Amino acid sequence: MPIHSRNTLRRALQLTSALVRPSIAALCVAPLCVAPLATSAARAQTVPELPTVVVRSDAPSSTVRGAADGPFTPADTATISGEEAQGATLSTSDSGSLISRIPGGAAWGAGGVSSLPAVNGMGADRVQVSINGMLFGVACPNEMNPPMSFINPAMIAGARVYMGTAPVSVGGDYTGAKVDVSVAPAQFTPGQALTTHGSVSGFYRSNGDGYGMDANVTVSNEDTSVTYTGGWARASDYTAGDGTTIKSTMYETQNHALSVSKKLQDQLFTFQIGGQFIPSEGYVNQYMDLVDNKSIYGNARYEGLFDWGKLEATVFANRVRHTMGFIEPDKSGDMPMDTRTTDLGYAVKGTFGVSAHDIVRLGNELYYNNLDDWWPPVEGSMMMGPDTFININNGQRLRLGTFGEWERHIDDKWTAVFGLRNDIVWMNTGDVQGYNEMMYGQNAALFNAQDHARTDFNVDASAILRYEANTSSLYELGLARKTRSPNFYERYAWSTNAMAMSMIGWFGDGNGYVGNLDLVPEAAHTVSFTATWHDPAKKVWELRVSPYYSYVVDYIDADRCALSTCPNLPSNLTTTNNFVYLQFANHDAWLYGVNIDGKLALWDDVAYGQGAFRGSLNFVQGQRTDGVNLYHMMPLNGVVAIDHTLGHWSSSLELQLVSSKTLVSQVRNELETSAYALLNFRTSYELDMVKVDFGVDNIFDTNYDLPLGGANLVNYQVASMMGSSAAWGYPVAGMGRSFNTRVTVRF
Ligand SMILES: [Cu+2]
Repeated sequence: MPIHSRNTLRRALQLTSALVRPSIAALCVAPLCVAPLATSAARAQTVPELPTVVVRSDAPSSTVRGAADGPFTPADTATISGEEAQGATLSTSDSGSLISRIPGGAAWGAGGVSSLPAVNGMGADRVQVSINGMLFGVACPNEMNPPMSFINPAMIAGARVYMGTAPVSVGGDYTGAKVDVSVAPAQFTPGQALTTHGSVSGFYRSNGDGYGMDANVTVSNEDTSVTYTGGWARASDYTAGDGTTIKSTMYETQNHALSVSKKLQDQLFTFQIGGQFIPSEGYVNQYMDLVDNKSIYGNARYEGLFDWGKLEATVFANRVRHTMGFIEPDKSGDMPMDTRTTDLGYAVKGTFGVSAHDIVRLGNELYYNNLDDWWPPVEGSMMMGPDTFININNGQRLRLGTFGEWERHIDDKWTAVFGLRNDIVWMNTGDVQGYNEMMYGQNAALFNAQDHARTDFNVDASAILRYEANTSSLYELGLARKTRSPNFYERYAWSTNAMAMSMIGWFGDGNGYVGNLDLVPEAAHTVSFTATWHDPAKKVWELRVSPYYSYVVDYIDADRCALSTCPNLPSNLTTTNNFVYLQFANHDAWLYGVNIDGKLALWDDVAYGQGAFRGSLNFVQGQRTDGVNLYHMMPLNGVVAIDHTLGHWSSSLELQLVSSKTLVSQVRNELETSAYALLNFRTSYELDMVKVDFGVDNIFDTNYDLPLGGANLVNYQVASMMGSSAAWGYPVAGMGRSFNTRVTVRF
């Protein structure tokens, strides 16, 4: 019989300062358990762990803590632990790409540190990312600065990815998945004396000559914790397996966060400030590059235990300033484009233990996003002058979300969670203008003559039924409706000028886009089923199968632009082998798929150490009801790996298999890609306070194209009126072999 009285809550909160992981895991059997903090001390324990993402089916990650953490974790939830994120830094500085390591996860290629996460076929804005409870609005017409670009992988203390039927308390205004990332959580240490611990590491990757460093330091005692975490990374253009240098893939980035936490009996207060600076980041699948991105943010969080339950509150503010241009020598010319965004918000959640069987959660959140997007005139240019092009003028998006959720522990086998949620989204924007009256005046006048204010009244619901048959099997059924309102560009991008349209779009497909004031929110109706089987101790084997089906009413996709002012009419409507011009449009669509993952201990021997098999298989398909395939569906893919630990050594050999992509979006002239297999190896040796990592990615230097990499707009050019322009038909090749090393010193 579950116990979730004040005592359990109190113990759970007190355990936020615990250092020993097993007792934490044990506590999380209770329904009101609080996912505890990762501590460096816990990290430093040389517990032999698989070096890559291991998904725990029914227990919350032991390393996640964020204000938005819900105590009920559906069986299909994926976690990325701090160790796993740290480990990934050997190969990548792109936090968004970590999502491709979870079941059903993938990443849309963008800049070197700006991949857009996708889960179960839903990508970009359909996956909502919160970092310590903060949300980041769309801040660029190419989404060059997605939320996860504001942190380096090594800053991630833990992340939890909730799938499409997650409880409504997880969040609103997304249809695909919700990623909750925790950065610099409180780490208390016993006693009043202050202790200092942390780590510094540096890395080098041969392909693209990438290097950088990460640092984190915590000063703490039993009730105070001050943590700095941050890092810096840079790389040149990488080389594909056939020796081709993939242009416009260089980057440089630095991210920082400083967190102060104070515990007062049953109350926990945390204040955090942070910021980012990207001086340059190339985009091979966009016409523009990022030439300056600065952000600063602050958030405050509160958690308190009371007789009635638990209260959590967050308030946050972000400011992002972003500039695009061309990075020589791969792209040249002059065309500045600027954006400025402000995010403000709060979230309040109460968790009430109303009986021995029932938990009720009530919450309210407000999120405000403001966007200005303007393109200064280019001196001497007839097309791009004499005025400033105003793309989005004081765009405003305000969302008020409210939910109620009931979790009932029917008996020791059955658990049910029901929730209902409302999000009201108010959007508006001011009048616009083009570079000049002659080329842009007609479009601007038409847009300005219309009312831009839109209000969406969105209703979400979720129902989850869990059956824990015994200590080694669990079955869970999830049903949900999740709604997402359009973003600024989907609604308000207004120009049908060919050049202006080509500047809009985060799809990396080389096509041009224009907004649609008539768009309505998309609503995904998802059913999912998850079965997990494992040995009672979860030490020997684990298998999870998770099929799902979504019917999305008014899925926000695109149609060929047929407005009388659209470019290249009438051929734009029928072209199958060139870039095209599109307008955002609602269409009903379905997606379905299955994710399978598992592991199996192979040997455990004094002389040969421990060996384990790990594998996963992901399948997804998506199509509109009019027969058009959805864009960027990851083809069938999987991983088989052997992980080995022996004393201070841990190693892993991993084979990544991806089949060909032949179901492609006809309206976008999406490119097909071929099947490929990559073999990766990594090993690490840890002794006292020093850890050395070494790995080889893509051992056979295989040449392959990224299925979700979009179009290579830089390497391949054709002669055109403008001198030269991107040739259609070339996907973006993935990285060839890379030798990677990393040295970490703990203190
Ligand atoms: Cu941009």
